[in-house]
Amino acid sequence: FLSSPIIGGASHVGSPLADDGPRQPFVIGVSGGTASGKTTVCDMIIQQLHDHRVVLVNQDSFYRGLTAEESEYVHEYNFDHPDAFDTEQLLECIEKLRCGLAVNVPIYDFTNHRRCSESFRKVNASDVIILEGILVFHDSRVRNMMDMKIFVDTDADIRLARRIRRDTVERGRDVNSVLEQYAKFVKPAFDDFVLPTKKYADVIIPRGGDNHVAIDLIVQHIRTKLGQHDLCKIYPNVYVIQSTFQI
Ligand code: UZR
Ligand code: MG
Repeated sequence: FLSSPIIGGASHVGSPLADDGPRQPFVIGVSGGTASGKTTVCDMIIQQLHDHRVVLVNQDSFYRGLTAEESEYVHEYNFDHPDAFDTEQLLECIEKLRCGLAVNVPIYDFTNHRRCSESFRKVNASDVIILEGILVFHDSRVRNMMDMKIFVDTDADIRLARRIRRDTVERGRDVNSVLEQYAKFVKPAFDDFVLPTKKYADVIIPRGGDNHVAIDLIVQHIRTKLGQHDLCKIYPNVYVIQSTFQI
């Protein structure tokens, strides 16, 4: 019963709707262990959704800066514990973005474990918000704001190998300190805090960024959902048959 003009209208996903207020963005959470390929998965989703406004918010940006005392004993500091993040601030940010407001995301410096006090990254309102990080499924309030939850599931040996390469090349660490930190904090925290949140995922992606089929399916789902939002807003009384307007 859907006549073609309606379908035509709906397929212009992301086009501004003159008589309509801002549509609520689609919020995606991407979690998984350290160096599992979360960022790669997010980048691939963003690339494929190039015709939409998509923003990426990284949980890493919400690391609390270390105090002078904590910095002295940095090897004793657990960066993989939920308390290492300012979750209240993260929550506030996502709430605002969900309401269509722009936000200032803090900038965290991995080399000196501090926040850049003066500079922020301005994140504008968008159609899709992707929230990425090892513990984005830990807090139920953050979790409940997500329309789709993805867990990137990559073997621990692959993740450790990538972590060593990344921390030595990009974050100025030496191999011994990376291995020490991994055994002392990263692995136990993965077992205690990250892995238990896998059960909240709607989709589990094996092998991370190498899994093109999974990414394609996810992108297709997001497109369907974005189309649905548009159609429901234009014709709120129309009963939507999902397969009718797949893009
Ligand atoms: P991803 N991390 C640091 O190494 N240093 C910091 O100052 C802040 C965070 C690490 C953190 C965690 N842990 O494993 C990782 N340690 O960043 C999360 N130790 O980043 O999700 O990209 O792997
Ligand atoms: Mg990353």
